[in-house]
Amino acid sequence: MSVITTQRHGEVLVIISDNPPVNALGQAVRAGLAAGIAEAAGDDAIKAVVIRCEGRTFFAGADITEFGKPPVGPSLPEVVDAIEQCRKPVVAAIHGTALGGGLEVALGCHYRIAIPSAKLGLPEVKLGLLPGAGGTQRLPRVAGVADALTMIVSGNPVTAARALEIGLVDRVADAGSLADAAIAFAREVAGAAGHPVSSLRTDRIAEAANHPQVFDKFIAENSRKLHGFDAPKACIEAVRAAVELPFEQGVKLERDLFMKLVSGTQSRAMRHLFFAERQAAKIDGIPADTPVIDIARVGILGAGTMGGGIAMNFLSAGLPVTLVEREQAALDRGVATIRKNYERTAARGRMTTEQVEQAMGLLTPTLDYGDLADCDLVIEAVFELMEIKKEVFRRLDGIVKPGAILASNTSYLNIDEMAAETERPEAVVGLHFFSPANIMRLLEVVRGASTSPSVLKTVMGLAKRIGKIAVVSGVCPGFIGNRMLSPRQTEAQKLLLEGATPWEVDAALTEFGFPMGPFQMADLAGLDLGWTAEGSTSSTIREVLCERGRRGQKTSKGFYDYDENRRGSPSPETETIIADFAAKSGLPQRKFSGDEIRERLLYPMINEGAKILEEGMAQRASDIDIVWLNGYGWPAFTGGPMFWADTIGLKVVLEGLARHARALGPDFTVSSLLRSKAEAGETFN
Ligand code: TC6
Repeated sequence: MSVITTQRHGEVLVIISDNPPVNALGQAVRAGLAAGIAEAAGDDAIKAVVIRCEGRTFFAGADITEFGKPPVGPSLPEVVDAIEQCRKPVVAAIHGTALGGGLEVALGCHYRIAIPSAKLGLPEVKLGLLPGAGGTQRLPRVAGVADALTMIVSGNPVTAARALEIGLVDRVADAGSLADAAIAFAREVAGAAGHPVSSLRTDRIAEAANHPQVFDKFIAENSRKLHGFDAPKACIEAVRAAVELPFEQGVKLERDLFMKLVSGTQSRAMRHLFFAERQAAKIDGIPADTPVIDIARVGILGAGTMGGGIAMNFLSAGLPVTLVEREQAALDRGVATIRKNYERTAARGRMTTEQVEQAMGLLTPTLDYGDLADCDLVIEAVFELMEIKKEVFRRLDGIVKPGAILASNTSYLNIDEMAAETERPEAVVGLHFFSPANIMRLLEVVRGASTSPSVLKTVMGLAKRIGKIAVVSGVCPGFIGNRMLSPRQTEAQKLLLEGATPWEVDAALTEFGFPMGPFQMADLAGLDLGWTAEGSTSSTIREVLCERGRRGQKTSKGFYDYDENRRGSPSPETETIIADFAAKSGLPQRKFSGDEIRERLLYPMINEGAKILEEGMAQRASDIDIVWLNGYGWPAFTGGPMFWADTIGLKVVLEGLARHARALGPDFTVSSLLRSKAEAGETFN
């Protein structure tokens, strides 16, 4: 059956797309749309047209799998132009998501009607692109420059209600009656004298034409977020053209910018991440008919920063939570922090007070372990010590009902040892949340030797429900993320002893695109994590900094000195401390370039990633990319560590490791997978 069909409802021709799963605008859809418009144009009995989609959504965009392949016409810009140039009014009937090329099709239509749950957006920037089918020129003309800039540069969609406010849709229809409402709308406008043509409008861009500073203001306000990315800059340039140039010239500029972006490495990397994120949800070796355990109540042990943050994920998703602590004061503190966090969100307008009370109403704080009995999943977030974890698992096993899942939030320890303490090792799994757990999107799901497929499938589904990106890891120290962080930390410390400064090391990584470097990160987290003044041997730079009261941002000094706005500057005291250590180490002191620092920090990470792959601890290289992107701020425009290694060439990484062999030390070993792939000219992804 054809992906595009047409139906006649009296004088209205309805063009229907049915191209699951998301009605992507592949070649057949584009050709079908063009044919539908030609059919309407050529038939005097037809006075108006509706374009709508079957299935779960309106067109969710161009077919991303076609990018990078030879184009087959008609192109999307041609189709959108044909719709707009149709002499008969065309109405877009929108449900689900009208995204990217999908919204551009809707902008080519003369009228737009949407149901309340619909979302409309131009997310191309998240794929390292800009809307390339006239979106940067038509959206400002329809919705105004300020909203168009925000939508195009952030890539975030707006709701139907907001779309109505800004003029992006003309009407909002009842959820169940979109098809009929769209036909009725088409009939109403069929006889009108003229129809709004997006590309011809000037009313909404007039104001910005008189105030060109809106662009400079926007750039100034967003410069930090946009650092390193090519696409947002191109988006801004294109929207500016909508204001300053005639439509045809603006579209031409948009096209040139699009072609440059689509063939560049940043967009290739970001498209890789789009598919990598979806791939990560798939678990090898789990039959499709594996049953899922119903999770109706979650128990959490430990109401500290981690436990509280984890609880918020479930409360926000409408799942009841039983929160257990050992002492009343700690429990009260934990509950108060959760409330405070919600209230802060409400104060920023991102939640209503009603929603705050709803979430809090789902929380049952208790001091009684016994209250966990009826939970379907219990996550422990207690102190990170194996003996304590084992004790907790023994106890939980005796209390929590049979069939329920027991999970650990450990970031480092062996899940199998915990599972061995229970009578239900198949129900034990690691759920490693990242701090702050209510905000960070990454979840490492640790698959123990005995974890059952059903438990794994259940927690992967649950992760999606609470808005996390879950990646499966095998059992190894530090799992995927922290295991790869470890060699980076080791090299960062060693570089200090060889003559590099913390600021040089951090700058090398922020220039690469990380939001911060290892020493800025340490200052933020607090240098005294796990440090005690008593019995301290002061054997590391970090310990001496702590002894001197330099414990990080919270004491206004750590590796850096901080001003009242938490802006850090290089500290002479830190430099002296480091110089003492460097002198004692006897290592020769020298200068390091940014490139050399990056090689020393990043190549050993790639090597560790390759070991993780060869040991089967990650299912695929792209899973590692997803972990580093969402848990550690690896810059998206490079596609993640493994994709980046593929881009620069595995041979280059291997040669770099050989060049630094002496500095990396005798304990450093090169991954055999990295070596064999490099020698064979292969890639990880
Ligand atoms: C653009 O339009 C540029 C235009 C300029 C032209 C000149 N193409 O995410 P899900 C697949 S750029 C191909 O799990 P959800 C996806 O891989 C595009 N495939 O579902 C997955 O396949 P799998 C701008 C696509 O309900 C399946 O569909 N548009 C595309 O959680 C289900 O996806 C976007 O960036 C696509 N465009 O979320 C929107 N989209 O089952 C991208 C999805 O084999 N899409 N697939 O793994 C989305 O944001 C989401 O998919 C969603 C649905 C919100 C539409």
